[in-house]
Amino acid sequence: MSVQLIVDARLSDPNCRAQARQRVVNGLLSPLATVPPTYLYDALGARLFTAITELPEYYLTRTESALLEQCVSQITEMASGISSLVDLGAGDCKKGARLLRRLQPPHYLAVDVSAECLLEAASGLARDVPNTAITAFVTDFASGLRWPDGVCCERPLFFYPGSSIGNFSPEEARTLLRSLSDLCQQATTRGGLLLIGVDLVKPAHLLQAAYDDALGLTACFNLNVLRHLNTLLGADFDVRQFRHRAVVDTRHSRVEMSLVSRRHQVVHWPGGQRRFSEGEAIVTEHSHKYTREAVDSLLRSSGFEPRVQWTDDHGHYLLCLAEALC
Ligand code: AVI
Repeated sequence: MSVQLIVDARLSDPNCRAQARQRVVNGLLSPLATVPPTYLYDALGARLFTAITELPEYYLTRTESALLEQCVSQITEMASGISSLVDLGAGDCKKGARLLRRLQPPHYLAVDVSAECLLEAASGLARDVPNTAITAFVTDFASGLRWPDGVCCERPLFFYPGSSIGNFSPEEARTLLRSLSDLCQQATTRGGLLLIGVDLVKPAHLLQAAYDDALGLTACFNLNVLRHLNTLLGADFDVRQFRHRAVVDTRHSRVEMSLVSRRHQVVHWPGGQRRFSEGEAIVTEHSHKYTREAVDSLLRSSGFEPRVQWTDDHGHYLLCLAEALC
């Protein structure tokens, strides 16, 4: 079967693009400068992140992958009868592929904000699952998912791996998950599922190592956002004049990643500028860590009922299968 590509018109709409650019500028100009974490993922950023997932310190991807391997049969059983596997942040579709081959649902919807490798990866899967219709949907679902025009998934299994939910504040996470449970409510056949991967609270030294690795890959990943901003805004960030910082904030159960100015400097872009004093930071990412109870409560307050939770032996990572409440 051929793969259908759908690109959300909002991504290329000049007004939407101008608004997105303005949001970035507003973040840079706010008293505590911020950059939305999605801007970490230009083509190079995406590759750097893939490299991070192979680091010994970055336990998340490895642990999730092993957990998924262990529980895939149980998931397949519980998800029998789903109409669509909806792979959120599908990227190269590698994680989704394992589930897809086992589930062989009538439809696979691979969703990602970057078209970069989505179509190619989704097309590559078509051979493995000849009875599954495949749609590659390019959209930004950070503030809520909407079905692409002409597509409605009756009984979806949303797959949201990688603890990407942790890069949202708990309120934003609720809004996103709520949009998923709302989509399940709209369907005529009720009973959507969500399989989500979440990084758990753990000793600070493990988090510190994972977000400030010895090789310096996370530092490159973080600093690369400045190159991206130079391209996007026409700014003149000097990457060498900032350094990577990762701070474990136990009070908020999160790791805060930022870029610290090495000296007093002024950064310019057409129509604006920002002065940074020595030691002043730009926050680039929060990575929230949850307890099992906090995952339950997040899911319940978003319209899902947790059914099964799986964790690794160290209790570092959680996979949860939840059912949308009707
Ligand atoms: C994609 N996301 C879940 C990663 C995380 O762990 O928060 C991004 C990342 N940031 C630094 N290293 C990896």
